[in-house]
Amino acid sequence: MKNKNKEIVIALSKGRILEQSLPLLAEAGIKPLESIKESRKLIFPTTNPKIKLLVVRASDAPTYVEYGAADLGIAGKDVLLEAECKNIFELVDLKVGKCRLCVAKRQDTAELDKTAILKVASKYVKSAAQYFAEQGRQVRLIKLYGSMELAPLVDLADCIVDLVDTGNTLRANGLEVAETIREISSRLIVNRASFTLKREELLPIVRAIETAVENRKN
Ligand code: PRT
Ligand code: MG
Repeated sequence: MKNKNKEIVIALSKGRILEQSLPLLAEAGIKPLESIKESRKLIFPTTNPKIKLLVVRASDAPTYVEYGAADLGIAGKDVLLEAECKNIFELVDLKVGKCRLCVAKRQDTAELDKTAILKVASKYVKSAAQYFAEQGRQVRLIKLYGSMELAPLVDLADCIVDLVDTGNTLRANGLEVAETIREISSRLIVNRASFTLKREELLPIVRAIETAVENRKN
């Protein structure tokens, strides 16, 4: 007999993506029963008794979905590109958490020499490697986990690959965008097996979220 009461777990990226995705989920009829921002809990029941929310680190969101600990997830495209997941489908571009993945350099140095072997510092080593390889440019990649803006200032690197929104962070550190690699936004992702086994339960949720995104365009 078919189980009509399958629970659906959604992994949400905390931080700026959470702030922008909660209103979207609310428009889709999914509201946590208590304020996520004011709580230290990590699991939240919602107004829909079948739906539970997990609040995880932005870079961990794909992992919960990849292993099926969450059926659905919301993650930045930047994180998805680095994660190399095999069991995830990307379903909807949520058009939140928007920014650009860029190459940035010091304002007080010449244009980047496209024939030189550049030292590139980044948290996004996969995306960076792919970008420079596609252009036939040789680089030395230096993996950092944060505050990448510092690297060109202390000659750790010639440039960095990082996310840019307003450009204020770069400016505050005497840096500027040299090249734009791609646009980034948050995506609704699903676990491959869940999408088959819980299709009936998931489709209305996915459609409601999709509709919430579309309604925003107007
Ligand atoms: O917890 P963990 O360290 O894994 O993640 P985090 O603390 O970096 O999380 P958080 O809250 O920053 O969210 C990260 C996710 O938000 C990313 O994976 C992106 O998908 C999305 N996002 C959207 C951004 C930005 N915009 C953004 N501007 N993530 C980071 N930034 C940073 C950027 O790295 C730089 O330091 O903001 C700074 C640039 O912003 P501007 O406005 O000064 O240009
Ligand atoms: Mg952080």
